[in-house]
Amino acid sequence: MTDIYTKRRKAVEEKYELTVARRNEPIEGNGIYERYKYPIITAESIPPRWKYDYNPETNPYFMERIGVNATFNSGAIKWNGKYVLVVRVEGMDRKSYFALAESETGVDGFRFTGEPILIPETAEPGTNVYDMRLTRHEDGWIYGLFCVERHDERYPEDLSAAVAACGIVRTKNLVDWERLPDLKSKSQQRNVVLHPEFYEGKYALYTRPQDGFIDTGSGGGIGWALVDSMEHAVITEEKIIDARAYHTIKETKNGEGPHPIKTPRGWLHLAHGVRACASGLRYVLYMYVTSLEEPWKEIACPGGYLMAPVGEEYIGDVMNVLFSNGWIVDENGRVLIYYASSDMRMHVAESSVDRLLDYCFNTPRDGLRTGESVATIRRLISSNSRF
Ligand code: BGC
Ligand code: BMA
Repeated sequence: MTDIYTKRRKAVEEKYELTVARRNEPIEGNGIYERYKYPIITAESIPPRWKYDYNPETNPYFMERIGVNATFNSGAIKWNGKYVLVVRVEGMDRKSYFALAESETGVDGFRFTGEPILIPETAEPGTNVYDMRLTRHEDGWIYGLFCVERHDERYPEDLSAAVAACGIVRTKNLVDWERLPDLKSKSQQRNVVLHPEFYEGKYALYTRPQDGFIDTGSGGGIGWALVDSMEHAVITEEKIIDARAYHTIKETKNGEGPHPIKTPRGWLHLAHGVRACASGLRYVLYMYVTSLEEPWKEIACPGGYLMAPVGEEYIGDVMNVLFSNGWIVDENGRVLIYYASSDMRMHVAESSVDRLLDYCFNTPRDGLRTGESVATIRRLISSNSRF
């Protein structure tokens, strides 16, 4: 064993322990939620044994062999009292995979457990997989819906021509994953999410129909579709429940985040909205509420975004992006919103069901015109004169 091996191994392991042991703390927010000060998972949170060859004979320099580029867009679930994330880990080779990380507190101490998940393939292997949404369905299974991407063989010369579809796995224990056939639908699909309850005896999906791989084209927004079975999920009809609109935060595209939270006043939804600007696409998070009886009917939609990048959140491989596909509600109503910034790292923000409902029902809607926005502010100022 060389000195360098011994020294480097010690340094690498110490750095990893320091990273995962770091305590987190909330920072004062806007009353709606509090962000936590530090990212909860970064590429540095990956166990060294996933990256280094520990054999001193074959790795005398204790050199990194399999590097990790980023850890982001994580699904979330409370499991045996722990906060578990199914993290999108992206290697330096640009392939994403899923790995579980768990924490006792939900805001710090996240550690990867087990090994990266080997998702069984369908007859047509995927080139890349990402952005899993976990849903504990009332049928007794935990489903993971994710995006599976393959080269579009209709254009052999075009190396960036791709097709995005919804891959489906299910599990009872977060260890054994059964692969089901990909969702069948007329258009490409990214951001498909399973609603946790049956609706009229069927599985209900939030969808995001899109014409091309990046362009949603005529895809008007977040859709709602019913399927008879998850074992052969086929969409025949989709209706748009949260539409895109001109000059809003979701002008270019939008997509459901994690599955909605059931509350006494309706289903609470978290989603991302995208608009185009000179520096590219800007991704922000927003919310809406749908009716308990008719989960496809919007009953509240606060104007504007809930969260947009701040500070270092702007910086990363894909700048100006916040994305969330996981949140966890505690029995006492605490809500932990897990979000990623700029396709690099995971963060958490804390709120509660009560606060988020207050936000959704009492924040003015987007009036869709500057004049409406000003009138809304003037009404607020005028009502404030009484206090
Ligand atoms: C990337 C995703 C991205 C998508 C659309 C994929 O190749 O892996 O992160 O959302 O392209 O830009
Ligand atoms: C997408 C998403 C995410 C990603 C975002 C920004 O379309 O599906 O995977 O965070 O683009 O790159």
